Amino acid sequence: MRKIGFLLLILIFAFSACGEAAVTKPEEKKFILGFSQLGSESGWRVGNSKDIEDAAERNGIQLMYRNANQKQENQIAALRSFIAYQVDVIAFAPIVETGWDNVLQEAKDADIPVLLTDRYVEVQDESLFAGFIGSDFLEEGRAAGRFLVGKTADSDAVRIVEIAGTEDSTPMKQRAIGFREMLGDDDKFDIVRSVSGDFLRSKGKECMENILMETRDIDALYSHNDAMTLGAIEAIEAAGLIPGEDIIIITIDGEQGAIDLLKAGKINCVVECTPMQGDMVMDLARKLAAGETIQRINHPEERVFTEFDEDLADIPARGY
Ligand code: GYE
Repeated sequence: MRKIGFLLLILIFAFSACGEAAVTKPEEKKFILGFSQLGSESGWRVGNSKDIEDAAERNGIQLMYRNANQKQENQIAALRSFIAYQVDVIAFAPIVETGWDNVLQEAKDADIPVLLTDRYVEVQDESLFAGFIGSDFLEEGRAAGRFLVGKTADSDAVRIVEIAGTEDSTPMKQRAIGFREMLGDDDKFDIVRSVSGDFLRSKGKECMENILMETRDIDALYSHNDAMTLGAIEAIEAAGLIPGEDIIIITIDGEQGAIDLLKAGKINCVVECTPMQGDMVMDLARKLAAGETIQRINHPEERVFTEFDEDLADIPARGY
C-alpha cells in the first residue's frame, strides 16, 4: 500500500512538471555583445560608458566591456578578443576614423555583425559594418556657427579661436566643417588659431594659456567639447579676462559643468551632444543578433542651450 502511494506521488510530480514545462514560455536566449569603448577622456565619455553598461543590464544583454584607454591598438586587440570569443554582436566607438579595415574584415569573415557607436570609420568596403548610432556632428558644428553668426550680427570683425578634438576623429572633423559652413565666406570672421586639445580638459587649458600669451585680441572661443572648454575658461580667468563677456564661449556636449557655467553667464552657448545612447545601442544590437538588417545611420535627438533661453533654470539634471 505504501509503495503504491509512493508511486502515485512520483507520477503526480512527473505530470505537474510536464504540465509546467508545456506552459512556460521558452526564455529568450541571452546574446553576448562585445563593446569596445575608446577611453575615459571626458565627462561625456564616462557618462556614455555608464549608460551602455546600465542599458545592457536593463535589456538583459550580456555585455563584454573593454576600455581602450585612448589607444587604437588596444581597441583592435579588444575586437580581436571578441572575435576569438565568438560573441554574437560587436559594437565599438572608434577613436579615429582610419585603420580599421583588417580587423573589420576579420569580424566579417567570422560572421559577426559590427555596430559603430558614437564615431564613424573610413573603410574601403562599407559592408564591413552594419550601421552607425551616434550624434550628427555636422549639425552640431552648424548649430555652433549659427549661434556665433547671430550673436555677432552687429560686429564687423570677429576673431575666433577654435580648440578642436582628437585629430582624425569624426566629431573633430565634422564639427569643424559644420561650423565653417555657417560662417560662409563672410570675411569678417577670422579663425585666428585652430589647435587640437584632444578632448581633454588639461589640454584645453594648456592650449588657451599658450594662445593668450601670443594674443589677447580674441572675440570668440569655439571649443569642440565641454572638458576642453572648462580648462580653457580656467586659463581665460587666470589671464584676467571674463569668459562670456570679453570672449564669447561656445561649447559642445552639455555636461552638467557646462550647463552650470551657462547659467552663471560664463558660457554663451552649449550645443547638446548626448552620451545617453545605451538603449538605442541595445535595440540595434538585438536586431543584429536576430539577423535583421538595421537602418544604416541612427541619430539621437539633441538640442541647443543658449544664454537667450528663458527656461535655463528649468534644465533638469544632466546625468553626465
Ligand atoms: O563630444 C567628447 C568626447 O565622440 C561625441 O568625445 C564624442 C566626443 C564628445 O570625448 O566630449
